[in-house]
Amino acid sequence: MKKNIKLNMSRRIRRTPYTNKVEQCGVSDFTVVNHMLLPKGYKNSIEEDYWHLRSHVQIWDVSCQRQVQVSGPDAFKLVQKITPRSIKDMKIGKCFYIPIIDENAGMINDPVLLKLDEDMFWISIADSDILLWAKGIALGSNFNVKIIEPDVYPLAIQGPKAESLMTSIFGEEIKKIRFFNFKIFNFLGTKQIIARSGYSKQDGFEIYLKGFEMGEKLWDVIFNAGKEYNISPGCPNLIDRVEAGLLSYGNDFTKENNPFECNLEKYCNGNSIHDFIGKDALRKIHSEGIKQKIKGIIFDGDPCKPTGKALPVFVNKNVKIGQVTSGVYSPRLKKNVGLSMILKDYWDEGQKLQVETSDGNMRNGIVTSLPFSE
Ligand code: THG
Repeated sequence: MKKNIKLNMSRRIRRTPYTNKVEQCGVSDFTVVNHMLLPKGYKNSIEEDYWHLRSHVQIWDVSCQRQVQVSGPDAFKLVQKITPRSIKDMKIGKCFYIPIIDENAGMINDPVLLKLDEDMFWISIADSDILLWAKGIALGSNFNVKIIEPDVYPLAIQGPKAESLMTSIFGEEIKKIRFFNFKIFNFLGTKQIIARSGYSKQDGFEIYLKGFEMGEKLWDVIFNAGKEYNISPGCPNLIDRVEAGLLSYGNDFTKENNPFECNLEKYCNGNSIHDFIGKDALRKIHSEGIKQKIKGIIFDGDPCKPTGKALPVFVNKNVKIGQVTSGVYSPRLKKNVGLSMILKDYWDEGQKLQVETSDGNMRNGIVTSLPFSE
């Protein structure tokens, strides 16, 4: 791998309301998600960040979790049409993790859905252009809806001290927000949505800041109040994410995969009376059974460095049975851990295998369940 190759910045790669602050905090790398910057690291190693995240509190610029706002008389109909998860009983103030699939039951996103009102939803997307998909479906189905990307920029506050920090700013009401629910809070005279959620295994909140121009104020208020709680700038942590078995669209699965392969069957109500795109395909896959599935893998050897490439997985050193799509050394489990799509004949727990790491070595490993044990 060549070193120090830079990504050329341009206006297509959108900055966030927090990017100036993130730069002042000494960000070292960015990636791009939904055409927007996502910080990938600061001064500390990913291991140091991992231990800090598990002990204290971090502030993450996750503005790239763009919202697709669907409103109007047919908002419910449209949202229900694009996901196999029934939203019939979804209450205002709830968040639902939903698969979005195409006509072949291929995964095209795995967002968090928020119900703001009976006729208003936010789809908080992973890395694919759901705004266009939703607009196309609305046009094709003649739905009476308005679909926009609102002026909203999520900021995540994650870690065991997140609740104390957030309470010190927004008051005791924060403690009443249950996991995957949200409430509305006042911030400098504006109304803001705060959910108990986030892309980590630790407790935490996501502030869906409305109003780009308020970004730096919000960052400063949290950062200053956070000093008492040993706050640090951070970002979704690969070690924590892999241990938690949280999937990353485009990395661990794509539209070539169906929700069952991604362990998302609990979010599919295939037998529900509701109609959705991909229902026939999904039923067919369900009756025929799947051929592969995302499993955990634990493997030996030196700490595995995160690379942009998938690592092939073999049995008997020559039969390929899958590939590790997110792999990293867990300093807590003292083993390399990974997420890997594995063929059916080999996906049982305890299956012995070999992982070929980027140094060309074959490391011994086994299949495990997800999430990785405590
Ligand atoms: N928060 C918000 N939007 C997001 C993400 C987020 N959009 C992109 C991406 N992350 C979507 N992917 C996920 C994956 C997992 C979870 C959330 C978003 C998650 N899952 C829990 C779990 O699997 O344990 C709980 C799911 C549930 O119980 O419903 O948190 O992080 N706003």
